[in-house]
Amino acid sequence: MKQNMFDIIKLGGSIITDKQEYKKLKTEILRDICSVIAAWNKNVIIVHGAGSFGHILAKKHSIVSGYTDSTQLVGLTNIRIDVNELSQSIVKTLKEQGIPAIGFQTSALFFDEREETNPSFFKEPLKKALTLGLIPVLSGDILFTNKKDFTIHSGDSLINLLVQEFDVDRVIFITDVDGLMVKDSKLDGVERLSSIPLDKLSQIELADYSKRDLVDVTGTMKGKVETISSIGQFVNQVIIVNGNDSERISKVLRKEPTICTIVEGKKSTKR
Ligand code: IP8
Repeated sequence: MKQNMFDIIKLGGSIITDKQEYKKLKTEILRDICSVIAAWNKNVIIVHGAGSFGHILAKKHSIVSGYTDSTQLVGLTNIRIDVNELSQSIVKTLKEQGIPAIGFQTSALFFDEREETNPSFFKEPLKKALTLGLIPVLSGDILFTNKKDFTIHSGDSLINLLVQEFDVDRVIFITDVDGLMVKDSKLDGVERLSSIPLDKLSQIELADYSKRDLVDVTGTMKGKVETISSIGQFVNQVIIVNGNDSERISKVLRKEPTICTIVEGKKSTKR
């Protein structure tokens, strides 16, 4: 069984959970998304965000700053339990739709030794699962590190590492927004970018996302655009699509035109 180029799908925390309410899964939306992925029936890696299963407690226990005192440890273990619970719900929903999904614990595959370069990555289990035709499911997670002892790696930064190790065609971010919204100076409003080359991404003026960025310990929309800039170096396309409309996801997966934002990556120009 040979593993060809494949896509990575990110299930954003805000589309699969209600970010304001502790451990609130959006069951129906998750089921709709999984059924569209099942109908598409292609090899893929699925990465999901933590949403309200991770960010609320991560903020409370200042996990992102690393180890400061022992009271954080109970927070850390609770977050691991909660994010595992979310992962298992996703794996089960995928399986109910006929997808041979298999969960991997991100923090068991990565160790952040120096915190200035990429963490070391034990990739063989993932590679083997892919060659067998399994669909790996990973999440943003708390990684152990040498300097800070632990830190949070978001699903987005995990994808940034995966695209450097695997031959990835597209990264598809399933979010709760229609795409990248930018300020429209002429109309004094906002508009969606339908497509943009990677090297123009640093020039965009993002719309105001400050309200939605509040509950997220791993970053803002601005940070997401920076991560996309890096991911785009290694893939053909990075796509942002709204997961509230499963028709749009279906079209994106089938490479048909729909409402979304497509960032044309660097891999496409190297063909
Ligand atoms: O939701 C964060 O991952 P993200 C992971 O992809 C934790 O940013 C544990 C909060």
